[in-house]
Amino acid sequence: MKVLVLGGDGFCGWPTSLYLSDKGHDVIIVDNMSRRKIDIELGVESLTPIRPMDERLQAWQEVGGRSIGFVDLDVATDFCELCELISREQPDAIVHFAEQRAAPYSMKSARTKNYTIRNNLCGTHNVLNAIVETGLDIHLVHLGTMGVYGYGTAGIPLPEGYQTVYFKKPDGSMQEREIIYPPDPGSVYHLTKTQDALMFQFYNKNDGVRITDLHQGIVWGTQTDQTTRDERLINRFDYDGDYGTVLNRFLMQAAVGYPLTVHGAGGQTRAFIHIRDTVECIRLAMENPPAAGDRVHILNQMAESHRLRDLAALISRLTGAEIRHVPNPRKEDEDNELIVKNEKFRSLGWEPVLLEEGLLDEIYNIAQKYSDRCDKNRIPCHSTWTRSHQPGIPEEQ
Ligand code: NAD
Ligand code: USQ
Repeated sequence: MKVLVLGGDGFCGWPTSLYLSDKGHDVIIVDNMSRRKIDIELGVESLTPIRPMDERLQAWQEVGGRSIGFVDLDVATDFCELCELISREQPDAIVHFAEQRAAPYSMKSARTKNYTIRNNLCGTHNVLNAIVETGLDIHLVHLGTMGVYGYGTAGIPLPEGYQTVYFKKPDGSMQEREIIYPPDPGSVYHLTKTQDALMFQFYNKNDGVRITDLHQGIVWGTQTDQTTRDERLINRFDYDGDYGTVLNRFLMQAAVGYPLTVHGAGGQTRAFIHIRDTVECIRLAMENPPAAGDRVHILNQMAESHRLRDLAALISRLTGAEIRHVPNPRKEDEDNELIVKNEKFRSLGWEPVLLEEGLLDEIYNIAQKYSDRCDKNRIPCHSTWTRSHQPGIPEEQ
């Protein structure tokens, strides 16, 4: 299949591009390098030494024996260029990773809230609009998040996107209907993902666009079978207080001798998936598109759920790292249950990598190996969820 990977320079997008290429698909990466620019803005760098795009692609040509195309384009603003690209390349599928994905960055300031809304909502709308405009039957695979559901369950396992509800009619009889599971975003970033879901519902109903929305948990790990083939192919590892996600942060903190920063009581339960499984799930989703006329397919892309204080305790047991409960900068429940259905991917034959299988490898072969690149001043989380925590001058809009 021919596939455009939007956001193909990022943490999930780069290994996915290599994986799909390795599996014989014809890949073109579209990215405006905004993530690398945000690193400069924040004064941080990936823990791993990621290479410029031209070097990455050259390396893949050499060791993978296949070429991957690259187009530097902003999907949120360059609508005409996006339409031209789609018309010219006529892809079978578009995998859409191209959003601002950090909840803390999205809550950092009025400016970053606005940027996240503009970038993510205009980007997703442009992609849908461009698919319709070009008149091509393209399967859109979007990376959404478990966070669209919120993290509190109503005592039932979280379904895959849809929930059956019953309405009482005036005559007392009951009417059954399946609706999108009630969205409950916990940050401006998560809010954009709930809005994306509405856009998918509309374009699917109105124009018959075939869409798969993947509700992915927190991705951990760094490398895949493709990114390890050459040092120049190494994947990004974010550890800073805005972009670092919790499990990779704990692994890096253990490796550099920094106490594991558990927010508050640490009773938060979250869903996790290894980066190796991210790339495989995307392949499975892409190769199993909805049939014409199907509603939006929604799949939960997660392997297992864990409570944060249990994760910290596990890593502490393995490494001797100290655990520190720090004040929680977020507005979130500090205790929740999370049981998630993931039967759709399981039914496609997916066997996930589980935590015990990769933790030590990640600590020793990545976090410790590159620990001299860590700037410990960048570890604390400074972005707070409410204004009462951030008094001061108004931000630039
Ligand atoms: P990332 O920030 O590393 O990658 C996103 C890429 O998209 C970057 O290379 C960035 O430059 C590009 N991009 C952003 N806006 C763009 C625009 N307007 N035009 C063109 N390119 C643009 O993020 P990631 O961790 O790879 O996440 C990818 C997707 O997966 C996101 O949509 C995110 O919401 C979702 N997701 C990520 C995780 C996780 O733990 N990392 C978990 C669940 C879901
Ligand atoms: N946390 C800590 N200590 C830390 C960092 C975070 O206790 O040092 C806590 C947070 O308070 C939160 C939890 O860990 O309760 C998860 O935080 P995170 O930054 O790992 O993940 P999150 O903000 O939810 O976002 C990440 C990705 C996002 C994706 C989401 C999937 O950045 O793109 O959508 O995971 S999910 O969480 O399943 O919705």
